[in-house]
Amino acid sequence: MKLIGSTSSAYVRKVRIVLAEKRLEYQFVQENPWDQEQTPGTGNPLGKVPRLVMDGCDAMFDSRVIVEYLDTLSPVGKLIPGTGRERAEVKSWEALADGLLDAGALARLEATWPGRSSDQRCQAWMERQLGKVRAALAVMSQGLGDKSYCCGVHFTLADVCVGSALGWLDLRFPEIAWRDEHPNLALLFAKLAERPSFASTRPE
Ligand code: GSF
Repeated sequence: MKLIGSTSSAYVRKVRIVLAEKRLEYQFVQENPWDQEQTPGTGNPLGKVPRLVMDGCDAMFDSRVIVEYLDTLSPVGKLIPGTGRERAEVKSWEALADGLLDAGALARLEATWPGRSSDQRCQAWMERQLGKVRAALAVMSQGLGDKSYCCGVHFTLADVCVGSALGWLDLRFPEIAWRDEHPNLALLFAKLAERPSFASTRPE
């Protein structure tokens, strides 16, 4: 298996953490999706990473599809419950963490995408997206409460997604003081950072 992606992408990191937790072998092929030299959409018409490439198959995307597939490959470290409310709960955390990233990425692109001149950048749009980031953090903190992990006593995909999203905020929006506002998220993040799967995939 080959995973195509960049070390700074939190969606890619989510997949790398799952691969490490499941002890699955793979080759990591680095690609910057913003690099104009790359053929847009090779293996993904949307031109995004991550993509998972396997012999004889079309590339698989996006991160949610990939991690769900990977979790079926081995019983080691099951990360997504098979059915019912427990499954919906884990997938809801994933939607929340990915939604935080989607909003954060839109805010960042508005501020930095080189295709826009400074007078084309819209402060109100950035604020709108950053409001979603702050709201998602508040709901994460409330959902976590004083539990050990997002869904209770067991480490699941929910923790992978939340940890990956918080790590990306540190990289791209260090001015967002989420640790001060949500100390329970800070505790969870510190605990997750000790796992080899997180330590070996810190964003660059
Ligand atoms: C999001 C992937 C994504 O936006 C997923 O895989 O879960 N829902 C998808 N990837 C970004 C890289 S990053 O911001 O993490 C990407 O490839 N963007 C390139 C583009 O042209 O939008």
